[in-house]
Amino acid sequence: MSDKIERSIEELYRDDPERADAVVFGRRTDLSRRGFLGGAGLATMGVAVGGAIPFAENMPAGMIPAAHAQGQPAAPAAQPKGPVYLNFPGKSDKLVVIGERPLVAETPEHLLDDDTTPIDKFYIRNNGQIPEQTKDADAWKITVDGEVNKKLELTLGELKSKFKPVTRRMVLECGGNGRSFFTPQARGNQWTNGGAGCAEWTGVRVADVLKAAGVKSSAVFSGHYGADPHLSGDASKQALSRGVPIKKLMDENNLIVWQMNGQPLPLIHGFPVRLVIAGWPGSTSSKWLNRIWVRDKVHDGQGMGGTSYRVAVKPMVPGDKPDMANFKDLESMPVRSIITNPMNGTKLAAGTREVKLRGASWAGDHTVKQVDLSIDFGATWRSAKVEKAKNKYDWQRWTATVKLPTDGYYEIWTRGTDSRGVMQPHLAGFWNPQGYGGNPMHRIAVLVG
Ligand SMILES: Nc1nc2c(c(=O)[nH]1)N[C@H]1C(S)=C(S)[C@@H](COP(=O)(O)O)O[C@H]1N2
Ligand SMILES: [Mo]
Repeated sequence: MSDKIERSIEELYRDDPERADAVVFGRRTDLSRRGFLGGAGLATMGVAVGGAIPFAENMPAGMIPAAHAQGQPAAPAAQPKGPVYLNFPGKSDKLVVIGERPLVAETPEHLLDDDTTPIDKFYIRNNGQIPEQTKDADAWKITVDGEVNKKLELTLGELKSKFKPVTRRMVLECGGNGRSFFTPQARGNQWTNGGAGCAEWTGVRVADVLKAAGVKSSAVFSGHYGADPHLSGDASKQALSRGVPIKKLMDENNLIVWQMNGQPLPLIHGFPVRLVIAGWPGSTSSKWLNRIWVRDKVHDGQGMGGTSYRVAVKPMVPGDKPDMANFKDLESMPVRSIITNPMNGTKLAAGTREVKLRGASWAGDHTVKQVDLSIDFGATWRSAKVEKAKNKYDWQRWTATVKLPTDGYYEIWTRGTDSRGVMQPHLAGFWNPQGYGGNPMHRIAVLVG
């Protein structure tokens, strides 16, 4: 199962989209002449991907070019020379660097195959510099101030001893996860599906701490602060400071944590203490947490307002100049399902007629109702067996077995549906300038024989 197939259709499109179009559709980018694949085009495509394409008649012509980045470690514009792998203490060298300054690295889908994401495989997203490691973790101070009856200045030691610790397995996901699937390309780190992981977090409830401070009725929003210096080194600037409405802040699932998978938080993940705001963009989950400011208005820290972590209220024309009045904060993350085994590009022995699949699905504030799979470019679908979450905001693991009628090149597609019935789209919709909420179906290529 470990051999890689030489080239997927996606790679063909990535390397030379014009040639790929010519191969598939007989002409360059004359959209009117695109039809279903057949004849010489089909034969050439078969050669390109290394095998016959049993369900070629279902291949959605117009969709292939738009999806050429799917399943690739990073979009071509971001990684013109192919993926750059991470070299960082305590981290897998299979994580893909998608930003060097600040350091940002994602987890390819097949590395998200564990029920609980191990620390070495957990994605990294920084906006500023990595702060120096504090020597005395328990002396670390966290301030809770603003619209509270009693300003608190708690050390981590006090936090541990005064409040009830809880452990919960929860997804942390970057607001920009899936950004690389937008066309035209949206501004920012070109995540595929790997800006997410699911860890066991140990800490105390944000709500318990806020209740101890006493939230005033004037409280509207929170502002979260971490100790990481701004990239420029300018001490008057924050690397990142986002917040959430008070109602969300008081959700009993949100934690102030000092452990990840039973270990002290690694420095890169926020040592000695961070926030985990469940189901919302990871940017609200401040690392190196030193202050929660309870505000009487919407927070205006670094990363708030404009088009930052914001999506269009009314759909906008992709690539158009944004109308600044047309944006609202991205709140719950959208539904996503990924295939974590086999890996994209897996080559199976000739005669293989059954493939066991594993994956994960999650949906921000919602649960996952259903995960579907297709091996014939979406013509027919079957459902996976979806496990229950350990606790709210955990991801849901799923398994399925698909039957492949003959040898050849297949794409296996997965799509999740959340508890409200909202399903992943074929392509990233609701384009916005910074590319939030991109959650098209995940596709892998598999070659039998
Ligand atoms: N202090 C601070 N907290 C932060 C960030 C940051 O740059 N500084 N990045 C945020 C973003 S955008 C994400 S997606 C998550 C990533 O957490 P991780 O690096 O532990 O995976 O942390 C969030 N918390
Ligand atoms: Mo993020």
